[in-house]
Amino acid sequence: MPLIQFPQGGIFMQVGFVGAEASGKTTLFELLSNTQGAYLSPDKANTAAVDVPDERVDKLVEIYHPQKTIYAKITFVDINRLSPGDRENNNKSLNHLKLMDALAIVINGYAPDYSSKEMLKELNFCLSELILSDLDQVIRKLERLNKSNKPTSITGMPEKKIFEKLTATLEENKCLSTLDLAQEVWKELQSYSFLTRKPMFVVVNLSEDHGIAGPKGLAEFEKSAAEQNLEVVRIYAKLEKDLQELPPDEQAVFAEEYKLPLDGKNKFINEAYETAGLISFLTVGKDEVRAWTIKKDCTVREAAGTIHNDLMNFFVRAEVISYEKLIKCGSEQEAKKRGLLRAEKKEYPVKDGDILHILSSK
Ligand SMILES: Nc1nc2c(ncn2[C@@H]2O[C@H](COP(=O)(O)OP(=O)(O)OP(=O)(O)O)[C@@H](O)[C@H]2O)c(=O)[nH]1
Ligand SMILES: [Mg+2]
Repeated sequence: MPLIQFPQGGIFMQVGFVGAEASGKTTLFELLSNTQGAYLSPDKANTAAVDVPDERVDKLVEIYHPQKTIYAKITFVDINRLSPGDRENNNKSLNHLKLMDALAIVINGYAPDYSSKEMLKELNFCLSELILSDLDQVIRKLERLNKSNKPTSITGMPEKKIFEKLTATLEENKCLSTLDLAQEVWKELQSYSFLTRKPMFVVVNLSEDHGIAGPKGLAEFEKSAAEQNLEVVRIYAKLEKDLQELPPDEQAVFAEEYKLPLDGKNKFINEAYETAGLISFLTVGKDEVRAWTIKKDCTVREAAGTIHNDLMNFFVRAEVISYEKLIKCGSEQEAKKRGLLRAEKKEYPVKDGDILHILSSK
């Protein structure tokens, strides 16, 4: 996955928004980034990097009083709308999403006359556009392979065969994530950055006018999305964005009146991490309390590598305690006294919320 490496260590995830006209992409972008989105064209995208809110970091800051507090970062990319039949511009817009770690398909769930049928139509339209974008790329390559009389292979398999399989899948209107190829083959194809291989989820942009149940047919829509392995997050993007613009003391008062779950930002970020298979670990100290993003199943040595290459190359061991255990003890000294700081070797798979002290020989 193209997780971006910070020059000063650490990685951050990037999520791109896809959607039909006026589904609420820019409204969602403005809510999540707390910035103003620009008027877009296929050549232009809105991009913003923000801190990932993390109560664990806030609590650890109360314990350690560090000089610096660093949250994990997430980047949002809002592109121009996808329009039916406008393949050239749609492809241009979608090109901004090639390096994303996950895609959020934004569906209009606020229009008064929308029901499951219209929402499903929008979802299938977006999926088809992603499929067509990959198909354009695959067909161009297949044409080149057909013209060449020099047979090429990928991990021992004829390249032409592989591209015929990719084409057949996409022509059946299926995402490449449904195609079963060996991991080594996908690795060799990484430079194509296929959109339909990316982790995806759906955001339904709801209006407060429909109340907590949402528009007619929302449950049915969610069921259809689940059949395509897509999780659905319900967000009141416009209402939450409007509330965010109020003075802080008024926000809670007004939000209370709606009796709706207005936690769109947390829900979105949690789903993005979950869908992309990412977790966070934490480092603590008097100098800095920090949250770091890593892939699930990372070993502690690999996790050390996201902090600094030397910590990976000269890794000796890690002292590990879960966030919950540390909080229960109230302090690191107390956790040590109770023998709760474990020494782990390089293969230890890091868990979400682990607090790590890496020991290296350099
Ligand atoms: N009433 C209501 N209006 C909304 C809601 N979400 C978005 N809108 C309005 O719908 C219009 C389009 O919203 P945008 O966020 O610009 O949608 P978009 O998907 O970025 O649109 P394009 O980029 O033009 O395709 C704006 O006028 C929004 O204020 C909502 O939940 N309720
Ligand atoms: Mg927009």
